[in-house]
Amino acid sequence: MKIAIMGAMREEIDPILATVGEYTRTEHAGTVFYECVYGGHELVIAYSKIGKVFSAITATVMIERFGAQKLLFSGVAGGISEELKIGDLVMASALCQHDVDIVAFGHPYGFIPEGSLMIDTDEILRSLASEVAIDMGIDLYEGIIATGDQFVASSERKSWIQQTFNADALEMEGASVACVCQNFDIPFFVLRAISDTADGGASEDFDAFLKTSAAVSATFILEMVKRLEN
Ligand code: 4EZ
Repeated sequence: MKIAIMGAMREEIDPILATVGEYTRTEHAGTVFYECVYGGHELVIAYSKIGKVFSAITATVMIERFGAQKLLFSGVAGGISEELKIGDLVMASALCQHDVDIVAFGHPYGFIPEGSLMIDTDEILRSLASEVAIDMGIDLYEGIIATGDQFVASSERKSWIQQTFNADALEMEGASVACVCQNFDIPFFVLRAISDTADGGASEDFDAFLKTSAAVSATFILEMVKRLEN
């Protein structure tokens, strides 16, 4: 089975490329796609660049051109839940777009007609992740991830997202990738390690913890790949 592994930033996929060994490199649609065999699976790996539009392009190309049958996202996020500390892992139960606003027409925040406000991740991949966490002795948090084209670095915006969507973490790509996968009927999974807490100190924390948190997420994702059935 061909599996897509994507991140948004180079730092998010570097630890994966460093582990898989030899790979080929193909450029398409402004993105570099790396292909290899790892854990008995064909992988296509890429970083999309930041945000909903670039991540949607990359997810679409991985499915439509590279034939990915499952998609795993690995990266970092801003923590909302008090329980989430820097370096902690959170898997998305569901994702939403916190920056969608057509409330002037009576729609709730995050809702687009004929779309879904929340998109659930694949249940089988989530239970595989829970097994991996137990075996590795890692605490894996499960919760709602809110996505938007904003680096959130304010307590006010963070609280609004928490209250409006009941979100536990936030980032800039998960829900757009979820939307692509839902529309192509591809099982998908989103894992993030916390790099900051999306408030006043977010940009400094992000710079300080991007690499270490990205590595935590990448290690976990590769362990999941090894255990996927063919
Ligand atoms: C977006 N990613 C951050 C990109 C930062 C700097 C050049 C994750 C993320 C995030 N997104 C970590 N912390 C965040 C926060 N506080 N707000 C939004 O997916 C680009």
